[in-house]
Amino acid sequence: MGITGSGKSTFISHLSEVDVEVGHTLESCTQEIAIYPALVGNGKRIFLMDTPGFDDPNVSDAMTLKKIATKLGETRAKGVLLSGLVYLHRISDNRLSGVARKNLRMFKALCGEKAMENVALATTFWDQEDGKVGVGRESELCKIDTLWKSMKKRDSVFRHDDGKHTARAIIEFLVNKNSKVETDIVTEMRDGSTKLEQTTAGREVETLLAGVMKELADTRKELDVRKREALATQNKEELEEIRMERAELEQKTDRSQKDLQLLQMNNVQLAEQLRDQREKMADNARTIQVLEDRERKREKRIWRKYNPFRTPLNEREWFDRK
Ligand SMILES: Nc1nc2c(ncn2[C@@H]2O[C@H](COP(=O)(O)OP(=O)(O)O)[C@@H](O)[C@H]2O)c(=O)[nH]1
Ligand SMILES: [Mg+2]
Repeated sequence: MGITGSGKSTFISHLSEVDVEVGHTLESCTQEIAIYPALVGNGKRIFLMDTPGFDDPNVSDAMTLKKIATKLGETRAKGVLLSGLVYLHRISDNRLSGVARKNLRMFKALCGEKAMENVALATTFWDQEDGKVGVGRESELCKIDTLWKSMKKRDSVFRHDDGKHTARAIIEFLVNKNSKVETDIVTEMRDGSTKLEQTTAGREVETLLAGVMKELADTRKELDVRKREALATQNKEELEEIRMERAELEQKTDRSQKDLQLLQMNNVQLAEQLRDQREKMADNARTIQVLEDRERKREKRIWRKYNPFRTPLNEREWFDRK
C-alpha cells in the first residue's frame, strides 16, 4: 500500500512473473485489484496484491476501501492468509503531506495491531534524492510518525533503493517470518453482518466523509444567502453563477451520499456485488465476441464479392490478409 506514485506497481514488477501496469495515473479505476504471481527464495511461489492509494481524484476513499475490503475478504474466504503487508513512501517527498498521513492512517486501520508483526515499511525514490538528505528525512520520519517509529523499533523499516534486490529482500523478510496474518478489516467483517462503516478503517473514511458533508452543508447555506441577495438586487450574472455552483454542489452531495451507501455494505453484499460485476464483465466479453464475429463475416462477404475468381477462400489466406 501507499500513495499513488509511491512505486507500488514498480516494486511488484521487480518480482512478478507477468507484466505489471506501472505509472498508470488512473490505476485505481481498474475495476478489480490485481494479484501477481512471483517466485522468491528457493523457488517459493507467492502472490503479490497491488492496491490503490487513498488519494485518487477519480475514486472516492469509500470506493477504494470497498475494493480493498472486497479483495481481502474474498482472498480470506478462499482460505488464504497474508504473509505480510508492505507500505511504500517516497523519500523524495520533503514532508509528510496530508495525503501521505491519510494513507498511513488508513493502512494502520486496515491492518490492525496484530498484523503489524508482518508489516514492512519501505522508502522509495532514493535515486531522486541526495543520499544525506534522504537519510535525514528517513530518521525524521521515524521520529514524527508513530507507525514509522514503532516499525523502526521492530527493525521493519527498509530502503528500497536497489530494484530487484531490495524488493526481494523486503518480501523475503516477510515470507521468512513463516507466520500468517489476517488484517483487522477482514476479522471485523467476518461475521457477515458487520458493515464497512463499523470497521476501524470504515470509521476513518466515515469521519472524512462527515467533514466533506459538513463543508457541503456550509456551502449550501452560503449559496442560499447569496441567492436571496442576488434576487433582491435582480443581479442576473450572480444568479447564473449561483445556479452553476449549486449544480456542482448537488453533484458532490450525490457522490457523498453514494459513498455513505457504500459504507453500509457488509461482507455478504460485497461478495454479491463482486459476483454481479464479474458476470456483467463476462456478458460484455461475450457480446463483444459476437459483434466481432459478425463484423468478420461481413468483411469476408465483401472480400469474396471483390475477389470472385479467388474462391474458395482459404482460411489461412484470410488470416494472412488481416
Ligand atoms: N526515479 C524513480 N522512479 C520510480 C521509482 N519507483 C517508481 N518510479 C516511477 O514512478 C512512477 C509511478 O510508479 P508506480 O509504480 O506506478 O507507482 P504506484 O502508483 O504506487 O503504483 C512510474 O513512472 C515509475 O516508473 C523509484 O524508486 N525511483
Ligand atoms: Mg500502481
